[in-house]
Amino acid sequence: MNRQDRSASTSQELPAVPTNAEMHAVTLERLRDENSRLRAELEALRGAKVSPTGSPWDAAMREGIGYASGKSQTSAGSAGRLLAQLAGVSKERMKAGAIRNASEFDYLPRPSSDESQLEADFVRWGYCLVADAMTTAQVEVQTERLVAQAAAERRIDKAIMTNAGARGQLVNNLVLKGQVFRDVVEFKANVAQRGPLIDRLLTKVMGEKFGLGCAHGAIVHEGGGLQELHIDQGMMPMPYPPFPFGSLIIWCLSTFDLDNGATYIVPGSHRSAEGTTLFHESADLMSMLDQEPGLVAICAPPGTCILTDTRVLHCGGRRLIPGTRYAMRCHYNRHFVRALHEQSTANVHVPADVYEKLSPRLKEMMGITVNDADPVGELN
Ligand SMILES: O=C(O)CCC(=O)C(=O)O
Ligand SMILES: [Fe+2]
Repeated sequence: MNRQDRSASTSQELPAVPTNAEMHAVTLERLRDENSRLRAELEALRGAKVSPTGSPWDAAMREGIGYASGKSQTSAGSAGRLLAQLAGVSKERMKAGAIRNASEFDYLPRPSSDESQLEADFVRWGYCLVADAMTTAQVEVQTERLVAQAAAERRIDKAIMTNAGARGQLVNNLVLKGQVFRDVVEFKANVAQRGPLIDRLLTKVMGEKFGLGCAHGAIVHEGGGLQELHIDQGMMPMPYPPFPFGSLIIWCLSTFDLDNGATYIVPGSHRSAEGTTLFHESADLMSMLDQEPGLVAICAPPGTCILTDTRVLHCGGRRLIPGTRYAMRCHYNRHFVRALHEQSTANVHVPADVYEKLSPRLKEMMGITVNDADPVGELN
């Protein structure tokens, strides 16, 4: 009995309706099938419940709170254990002459002022180079002030000399040491013409209201500057999410390259094309170094600003020729991350006369929007 149902949106033939006896047989068959499927399922569940090993939840609950990094029962794994595989490697490769200038690879980032190119470089290689971020005159202002500050600290015996034989000097806490430095930290165009562009890029990397991790001057003489390979979010418990926690930026006040002393970097070591962080428990960091381009020295003229993803493998490189290389390094973090090492002390020792000079944004970046000797709020 085939009829056409005109009200249906498809005007196909309706299916044939079976007789009563046929219908019973089909229904019975279907119910038997369902019954035996449900019995099997029930059996499986009963089995799981009485299994001597218990469910994964039982095991996790018995273990209690603790993430067992191998060093500590009470903290999750940090990057340190993984980075240990790279101890001494930057020195070995440098001594063996195995580090090449990044400029030898035409696909690696070059200084650029094209914002979309910079963004693409940052995504692909974990760093980008902002060309002429400071004009020559702006570089001079910073260098002069940094040299004077460094000399003053040596004079009063407060200098932080780095590398054996005083082949480097670190000038910490620049935010407390001069308006020209504070303006750089805040990306102001009067001290760094492409500061606002850098601010925009960093906001994309870390989100709004990102904070200041630290800001210091790095002075490197012949034979100084070398560090162990590391990532700049090593203090963060692993596993890492598919985004960086921060960004270290380096204002080049001198030429950066293999001879002059430059940041050594493993381009592309920060993430996969799909977005996952490559730095994880089973990562073979050594093989990243052995693939092209491997470990290279960033090349940039004075005035360039290097922006890095905190997940990319890198380190300070040794200056191989006479003379001195100047740079300012500023580390920024997502807003919920605390300041790093020297910055955290800078934050709790801001003299009242300096505090007055800090802009609202800088106070927010440093996490010190309140710095009052008098009690505040409820405590008043
Ligand atoms: O100075 C450099 O080239 C790199 C410095 C660095 O990696 C750091 O301070 O975390
Ligand atoms: Fe670093």
